[in-house]
Amino acid sequence: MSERTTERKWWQRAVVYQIYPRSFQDSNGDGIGDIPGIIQRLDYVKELGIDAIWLSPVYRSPQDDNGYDISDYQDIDPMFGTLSDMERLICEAKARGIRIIMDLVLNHTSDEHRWFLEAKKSRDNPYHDYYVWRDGEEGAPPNDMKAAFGGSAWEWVPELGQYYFHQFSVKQPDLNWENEKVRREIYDMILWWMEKGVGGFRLDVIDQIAKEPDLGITANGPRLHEFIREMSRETFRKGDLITVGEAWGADPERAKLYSAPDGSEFSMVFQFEHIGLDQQEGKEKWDLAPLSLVRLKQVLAKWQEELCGCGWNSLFWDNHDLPRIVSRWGDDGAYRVRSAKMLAAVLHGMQGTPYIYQGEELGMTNVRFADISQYRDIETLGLYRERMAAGYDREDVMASIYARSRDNARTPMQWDDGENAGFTEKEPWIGVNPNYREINAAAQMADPDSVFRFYQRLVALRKEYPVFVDGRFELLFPEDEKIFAYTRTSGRTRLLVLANFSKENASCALPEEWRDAQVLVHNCTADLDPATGKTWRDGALRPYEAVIALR
Ligand code: TEU
Ligand code: CA
Repeated sequence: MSERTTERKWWQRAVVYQIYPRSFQDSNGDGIGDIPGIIQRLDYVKELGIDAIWLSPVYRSPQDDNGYDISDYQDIDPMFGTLSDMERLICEAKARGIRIIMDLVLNHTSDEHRWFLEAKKSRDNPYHDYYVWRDGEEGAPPNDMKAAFGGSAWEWVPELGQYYFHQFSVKQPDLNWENEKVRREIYDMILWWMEKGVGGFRLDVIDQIAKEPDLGITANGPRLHEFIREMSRETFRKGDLITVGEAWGADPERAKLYSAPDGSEFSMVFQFEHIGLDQQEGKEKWDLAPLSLVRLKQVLAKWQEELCGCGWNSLFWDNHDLPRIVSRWGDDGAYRVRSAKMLAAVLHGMQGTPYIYQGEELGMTNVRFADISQYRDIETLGLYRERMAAGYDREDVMASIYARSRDNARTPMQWDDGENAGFTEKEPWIGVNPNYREINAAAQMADPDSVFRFYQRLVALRKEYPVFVDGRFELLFPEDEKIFAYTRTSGRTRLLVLANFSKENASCALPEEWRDAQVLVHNCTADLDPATGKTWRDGALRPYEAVIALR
């Protein structure tokens, strides 16, 4: 075990914290979070014990999709600060032992990027072929492919008599990766950031770069892995970086390519199979289906087993595109604190690199704005427009939004119980969740039993006990509809993660071997449940009870 441990890459022992800069901390009273704001809060992030910060995009951008539409990859948007603020952030983070992971959006640029402004000047402009064009007639797009944020994936440019392809908004034209010049420009840009001391990259929708629109192919195009290997060889492999590819369309076979131990592609892949489980088969993410714990366990166990020894998992519940996990698999009412801790224990006990999304460590919840005008997300607004036009019930549409809108993750970070939760002194760009008086960082820092302190303990355990990094995963009680339990084994060291995913008592036939195990974390103050006279050691769990034990 010790031999294998020393072989481990730093990022296999790391925990990553994701910051959505717009919603983290405003420093200049314009209501929008910014880089100097992040610097002010670095000590808080450090306190959690994490190793790296994944920063959602801060590049120059018209902000059609909150920065995922980049108009200059080598500059910072004035809204977030300056290039020297960014350099200061890298430096200040480094001083605290924290690396900065930049978000690379390489599938598309903004339509205001210099390349696109040139590209649409004429068919023989040198930049024309940087994007994906097809000839056609106005009103008759090349095919019926749809864009993720509503409408056709083809946009007509009358001056050229051509359509351009966009998988996301019309303001996010897709780059043409077939063009070697595009790839070279991208590699030079990545190297430029590496020289600035960036510690890694998260690659936005990377599985969609090798599209073949004539064949209707978006994800997993034929040249995908060829492009990734080339990029990796020309850039990432020249440094000791953490790289994580976002891939909605990955299965374990593909993930083994993406995260091959020879480092030919990325360190790991961010895949979403466990996230899509409450979606009706063949429908959109807005069409909810009941949650099944048995399915969740199957999916997570499959990824644990398949990648063990031949790939590497990212572990996450939340990000800036997803609703808050405590509102989804936990209980954001009476059991909020306990269920938030339970979810954390189940995730952080697994093999892979855990990601914590800002506010998750406080057990922040979904938001329910009364009116659509309070929402800001381009995807949410597009959905509302489309479904209202299609005759859906307003209440049903709002119910989907409450459950799934990306804005659930984007309300301001809740720092304290002061005005606007300490996020800004003026009007925030999106409303603060009204529960900030109860749920905020200041209160949780002062409380040894808080969700924050529980996350902090989990992060520390991963550093303290190599079994969290190396242990082989084994699922217990796969058919149990309330209990999620598994072991991790490395040599003679064994971990047990035992959790009740329900708001009722639950019990299981826990093997004898765990009777005298040492408790590492537990989300209930006393072992004994006075109501039943039993403890988890008897296999008896209270609502949302969770424990990690070692032997
Ligand atoms: O998201 C990729 C993606 O396909 C989904 O997250 C999508 O945005 C939607 O939530 C699915 O319902 C990445 C970024 O994380 C996201 O914020 C960007 O909007 C998107 O790419 C485009 O760059
Ligand atoms: Ca600001």
